[in-house]
Amino acid sequence: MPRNRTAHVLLLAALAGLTPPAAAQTTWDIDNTSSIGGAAVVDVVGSPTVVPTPFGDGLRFDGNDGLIVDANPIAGAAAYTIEMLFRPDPIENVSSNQPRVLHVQSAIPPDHRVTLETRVTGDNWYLDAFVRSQRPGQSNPSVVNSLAIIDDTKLHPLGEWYNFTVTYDGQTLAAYLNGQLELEGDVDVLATADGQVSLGMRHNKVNFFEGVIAKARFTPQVLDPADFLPAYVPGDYDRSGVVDAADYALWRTSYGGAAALGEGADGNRDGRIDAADYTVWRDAAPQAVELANAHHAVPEPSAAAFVLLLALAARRPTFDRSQHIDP
Ligand SMILES: [Ca+2]
Ligand SMILES: [Ca+2]
Ligand SMILES: [Ca+2]
Repeated sequence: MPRNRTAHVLLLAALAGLTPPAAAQTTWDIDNTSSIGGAAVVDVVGSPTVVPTPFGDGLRFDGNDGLIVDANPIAGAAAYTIEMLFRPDPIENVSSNQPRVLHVQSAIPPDHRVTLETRVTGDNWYLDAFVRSQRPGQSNPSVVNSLAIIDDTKLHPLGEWYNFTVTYDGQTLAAYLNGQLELEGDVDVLATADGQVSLGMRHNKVNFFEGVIAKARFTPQVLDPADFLPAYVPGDYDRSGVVDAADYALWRTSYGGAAALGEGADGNRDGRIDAADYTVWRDAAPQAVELANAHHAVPEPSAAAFVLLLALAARRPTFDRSQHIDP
C-alpha cells in the first residue's frame, strides 16, 4: 500500500473512531410506492408490488417496474457506504439481465452517479458496481472520471437474500456481498452531487430488475463490514429464512460457547452464546409466525415446529440477559 494511502486509511479509521455514524445514517424501508425514508417517490413505473420479506415488507419488481425517490442521502459525502438488502430472482425477461437495482443520480450536468447493479447468467448472478463524477480539478462537467468493478467468475445463486454493499473511501471503490469483499478498484471522484435515487431500474427507466428489495441504508463514511446490515432476519440462527424451533435448538447446543461476531446463534453480536441471544430469538419468534401466515417469500415451517416454538416461547418468557440459565 502506498504511504499516502496508508495515511489516508489511518485518518479515516481515526475519524471513524471519533465520529459516531448513527446521526447521519439513513435507513430506507422499501415498503411502499409513495414515500421512502421520508422522501417523496416522484415517479413510479409499472407496478412495484408490496410483498412480505424476512425483513418486513419489501417491494417486488418483475422486469418493467421501478420508482424514483426524490433524495440522495449521500449527497456531499466524500466517503460513503451504501447497503441494500435484496433478493435477485430468476428472470422472465432476457432484457432483465443487467439491472440497475439501485441508482444514485445527480442532475445533469454534472452527472454524478453510483449504481448497484447485477448481471444475470442462468441460475446465477454476479456483482457490478459503478461510480462516475466530474473529474476532480476540472471545471468542465463533461470531463469525467468513472470506474466499473465487475467479475463474471464470482457467481451466486438467484432467489436468495443478500446484503450488497458498496463503499467509497475517497480513493477505492469496493463491493461486498454479505460482508465479504468481492471487488475493488481505485478511482478519483468527487462527492456525489444532490439528486435522486431510482430503485428497480436505471434512473432513465431502462435496465429493469426482477426480484425484491427490502431495505437500503446510506452512511456518509466507510463502515466496517462487521457493522453492515445482516442479510438474515434476527434470530434465524441456522439461516433457513425463518425463525423457529430449529434456531432455538442451535442456540441451545451452542450455549456457553464463543462465536465469531454475529455468527451462528450470536444474535446480539458480542462473540458469546448466552441468554441475551435467547432473547433475540424469542423476540423474533412472533414475526416468524406472521411471516408463515402470510405464506409468501419464505417456506412455511411444519405445524409441529410451531407448536414446539410457541411452547418454548411461553415457557421462557421473562428472564433477562444478566441471569445465568441452563439451556
Ligand atoms: Ca410489473
Ligand atoms: Ca431458522
Ligand atoms: Ca451473544
